[in-house]
Amino acid sequence: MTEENLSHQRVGDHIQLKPGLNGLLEIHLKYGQASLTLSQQGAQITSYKPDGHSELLWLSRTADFLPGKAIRGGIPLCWPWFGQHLDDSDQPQHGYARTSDFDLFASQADDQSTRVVLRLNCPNPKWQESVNGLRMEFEVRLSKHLWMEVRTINLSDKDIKVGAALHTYFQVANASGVQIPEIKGLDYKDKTRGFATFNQSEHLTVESETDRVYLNPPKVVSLVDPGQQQTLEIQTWGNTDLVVWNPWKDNACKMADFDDEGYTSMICIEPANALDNQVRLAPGEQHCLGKIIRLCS
Ligand code: TA6
Repeated sequence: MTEENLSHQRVGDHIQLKPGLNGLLEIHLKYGQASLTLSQQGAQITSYKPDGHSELLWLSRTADFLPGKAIRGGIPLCWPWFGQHLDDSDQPQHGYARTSDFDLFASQADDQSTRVVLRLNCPNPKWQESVNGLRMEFEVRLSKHLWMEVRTINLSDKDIKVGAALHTYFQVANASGVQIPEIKGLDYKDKTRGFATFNQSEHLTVESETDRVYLNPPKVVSLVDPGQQQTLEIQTWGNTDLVVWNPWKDNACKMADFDDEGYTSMICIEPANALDNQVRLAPGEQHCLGKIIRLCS
């Protein structure tokens, strides 16, 4: 979709802006009976209900909705790095995007979908000089499924390395009962064991803290949740990795914005350019990281 053909057109009640908790501006999209909510802060999707279905995303009951504080749940955008900054530990985990304000750059609603493009105000004096030459925008298209894409373009005259993730929190009946069949056989770096590399020789069962960066994942993975009799198909592009995370009980209790029992009903599945798999963008080059979430049953 190019900029010129996506403007603020025919949005009617398909796209509405209104203040949410603590006055954080929210963007509400509708397509038929499907609905989605984004926070202007971080361009973070906080709710997604497909047509005729309940909420697919997990949101902590103790999530903060405060300016400059990451919202615990939904789909935080980790950008322009994933995890700890590789060179400067004083920099915020998962980068600046999720605690920064985005502008609603374009919006359109028609028979195909209801879509918005949000653009991150760059440069930002708060940010590291090294990333101020980037422009980032996030496009969301709501239709019978959910399409999203983070686009990063290097507007500077030097190479810039970028990491990112669509840090998606999925609502599940019971974290210990879900399967992600397509990760079986993949190598992964295990954060709980010093990012050492292991192989997922058997199907993953989440029964303790799980924090893994799966390498070179297939472009389509599924989240099978027998407890809800639900399967989601997640089609991805632009990612080198797939992160799977559940903090489990002790870590959940240590995070004030993570409700203590919330770990039992969530799993994060995150297409990413993580750790040292950052993308090097030459001047003028663009990188797209995206995915489609389809409810299969
Ligand atoms: O995506 C997994 C992870 O990197 C975990 O290590 C954990 O730190 C999680 O992200 C949440 O990070 P946050 O900064 O949102 O608390």
